Amino acid sequence: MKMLLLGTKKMFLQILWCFSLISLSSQTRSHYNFVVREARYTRLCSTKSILTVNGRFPGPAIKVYKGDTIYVNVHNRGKNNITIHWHGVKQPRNPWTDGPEYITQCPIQPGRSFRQKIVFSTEEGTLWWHAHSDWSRATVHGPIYIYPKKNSSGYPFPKPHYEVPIILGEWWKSDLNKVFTQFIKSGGAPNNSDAVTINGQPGDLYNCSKSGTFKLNVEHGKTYHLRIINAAMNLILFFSVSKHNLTLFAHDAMYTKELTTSYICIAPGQTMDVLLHANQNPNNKYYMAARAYSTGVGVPFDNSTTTAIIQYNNNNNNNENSTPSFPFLPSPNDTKSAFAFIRRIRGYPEENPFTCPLNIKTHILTTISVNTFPCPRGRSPSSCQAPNSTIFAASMNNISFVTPRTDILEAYYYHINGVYRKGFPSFPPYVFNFTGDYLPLELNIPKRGTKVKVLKYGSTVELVFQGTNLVAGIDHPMHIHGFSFHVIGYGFGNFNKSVDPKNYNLVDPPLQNTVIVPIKGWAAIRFRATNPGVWLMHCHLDRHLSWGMETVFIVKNGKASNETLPPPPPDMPPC
Ligand SMILES: *[C@@H]1O[C@H](CO)[C@@H](O)[C@H](O)[C@H]1NC(C)=O
Ligand SMILES: *[C@@H]1O[C@H](CO)[C@@H](O)[C@H](O)[C@H]1NC(C)=O
Ligand SMILES: *[C@@H]1O[C@H](CO)[C@@H](O)[C@H](O)[C@H]1NC(C)=O
Ligand SMILES: *[C@@H]1O[C@H](CO)[C@@H](O)[C@H](O)[C@H]1NC(C)=O
Ligand SMILES: *[C@@H]1O[C@H](CO)[C@@H](O)[C@H](O)[C@H]1NC(C)=O
Ligand SMILES: *[C@@H]1O[C@H](CO)[C@@H](O)[C@H](O)[C@H]1NC(C)=O
Ligand SMILES: *[C@@H]1O[C@H](CO)[C@@H](O)[C@H](O)[C@H]1NC(C)=O
Ligand SMILES: *[C@@H]1O[C@H](CO)[C@@H](O)[C@H](O)[C@H]1NC(C)=O
Ligand SMILES: *[C@@H]1O[C@H](CO)[C@@H](O)[C@H](O)[C@H]1NC(C)=O
Ligand SMILES: *[C@@H]1O[C@H](CO)[C@@H](O)[C@H](O)[C@H]1NC(C)=O
Ligand SMILES: *[C@@H]1O[C@H](CO)[C@@H](O)[C@H](O)[C@H]1NC(C)=O
Ligand SMILES: *[C@@H]1O[C@H](CO)[C@@H](O)[C@H](O)[C@H]1NC(C)=O
Ligand SMILES: [Cu+2]
Repeated sequence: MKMLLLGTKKMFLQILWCFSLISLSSQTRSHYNFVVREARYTRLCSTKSILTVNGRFPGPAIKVYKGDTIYVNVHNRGKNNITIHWHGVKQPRNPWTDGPEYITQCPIQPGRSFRQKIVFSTEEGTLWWHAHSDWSRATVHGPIYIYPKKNSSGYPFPKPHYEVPIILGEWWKSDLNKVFTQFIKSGGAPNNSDAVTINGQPGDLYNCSKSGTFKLNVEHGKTYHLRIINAAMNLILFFSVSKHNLTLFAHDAMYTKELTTSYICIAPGQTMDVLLHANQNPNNKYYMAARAYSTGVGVPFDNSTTTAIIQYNNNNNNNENSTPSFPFLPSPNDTKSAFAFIRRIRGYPEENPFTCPLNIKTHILTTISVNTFPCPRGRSPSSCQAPNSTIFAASMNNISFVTPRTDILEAYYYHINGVYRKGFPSFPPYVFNFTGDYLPLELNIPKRGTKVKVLKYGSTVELVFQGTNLVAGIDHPMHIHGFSFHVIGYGFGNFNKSVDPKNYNLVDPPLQNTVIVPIKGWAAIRFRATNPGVWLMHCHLDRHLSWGMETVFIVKNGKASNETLPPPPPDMPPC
């Protein structure tokens, strides 16, 4: 009897959860309370404590209208330092509450609070928030829904009937702090996750995961707006839905031309707004599924598959246990399929307020590399677990970024010396066959440093990310805070500045905040530096970020008062 009651209660909760997901109620708010605290969750046959916001995993949704300014009071009731970042929110003139630890703020220490202002401007669609300190973001993240401005004409297509977040993540059976500490101590690669998740659930291909599997009940003939977020730590993912096409209409909260596809490829940090038309046989069930896109030769990854189930209401199928049909997913090493999709994404200039700069004043070419350091004398071999007893590192233009202990934004604002240095190189310090198959081992070793790139207010910047094949070539999702950038080109091999720019797309490049740089290839982007402050740029694979694949832009003040950095809020967390 007790069992039965518990079972019923669980079902009831599940139904409630479903309803709260699909009610298209734009309940926007201007103030939120985020209490960061531990909570116990059971997944993959075991229970553990994870860090959450308000006890929820994934965390609560923030809902706003385009152009809103809101406040989130973040209270740290956990045991560790924490910061929260509003991913893809450009925060014009407001780097103070952007979030990356020791870049724009010192961490919020246990027992303390920080009231964060979030300034929305041109974003519309879906973004997300996540922790930006150590590896807490694995469980400390949630969606941001940005609706068209009140009284505006709304979406540039018929309004979808329902909206559903699809938050892709990774789950470790072990304690995340242990995984992270062990990873840093070992000098080697981190342990792979044990599962990929959809809305926090691994899905029924994993053991003990059937009851929690995310289910989406749809009504035949209706259109569903899926707000897809890749919140995974280390996995670019393919995602598809059996027998249903997806129509992409926004990427990183910027409209795109509508694109119909049978699968998407989405990197950590990226968001995609897609429409799903519930127009298939209602008597069948359908899996949605996601699995890694991972290309590094000999680089281990979690190759498991997460699933959720779509079932139609009012169907004539009485068999609760009928098996859903499985969708097509490209193989994890299928670069061709990944970029066939990615290259089809086109911007929608008519719906976006800013155009791609044509007259470029600042050219930057930066290599992005995985590296190794030799094992330091005196360090035990068990702490040099990268190949040939080395330590993994990563770099941009051969500088492996060292995160300071005072945040760069306050150091810049208060003229504190010795925290960072200027002069991040605009060109690789040494030119070699970046994508060559066999490279001299001595090139593997980078320099350590905290070098930033200073940009004049209003500079028009073209930035080419050049992937290298040092140690192990792999795709890198590069993310910039404080800006959306136009993605004007991709290519394989070494970027050639006399040939490749001829093929740039300057007509309808998509606007993004995270771009996938193809394995042994390059990606070119452009933006206008009209957001004064300190902005982090980094690989959104967390192991590469932890190894130093990042740098910082300092955008100087312009002349007008609306082009300068205002003073910090009074409650900046102290170091
Ligand atoms: C939106 O429209 C409503 C009714 O048409 C009006 O009362 C309201 O003031 C408008 N709001 C704005 C911000 O224009
Ligand atoms: C990581 O994986 C290794 C090898 O499987 C295992 O011995 C270790 O306990 C794992 N660490 C954590 C924190 O799970
Ligand atoms: C599920 O558990 C069984 C029995 O313990 C084991 O053989 C199998 O490998 C597990 N499957 C997964 C996906 O973990
Ligand atoms: C999906 O799109 C393809 C190409 O546009 C089309 O041929 C196919 O019929 C569509 N399938 C469904 C289920 O809508
Ligand atoms: C996943 O990786 C494991 C070991 O890394 C391998 O044994 C297994 O065959 C792979 N599974 C798939 C579906 O590729
Ligand atoms: C991708 O992996 C499959 C096996 O999983 C292999 O047969 C195929 O050759 C690989 N393709 C490439 C391009 O490496
Ligand atoms: C390890 O050393 C061997 C032999 O010198 C070399 O071929 C290999 O590339 C090295 N691996 C790394 C990651 O440095
Ligand atoms: C760079 O290396 C690649 C792969 O080995 C090779 O195909 C290419 O020709 C090399 N380029 C140059 C300029 O040597
Ligand atoms: C990076 O700098 C180190 C130290 O100066 C040097 O040994 C190494 O060859 C450089 N590597 C590249 C790829 O520039
Ligand atoms: C760029 O391409 C041109 C034309 O193919 C070639 O002549 C030139 O050597 C290439 N430059 C580099 C740096 O590879
Ligand atoms: C600042 O104000 C001027 C004059 O109103 C305007 O032209 C400019 O676009 C504004 N700049 C920003 C960044 O809002
Ligand atoms: C937490 O942050 C404070 C302030 O920056 C720092 O002194 C302390 O070392 C941090 N704690 C940990 C465990 O990193
Ligand atoms: Cu990377």
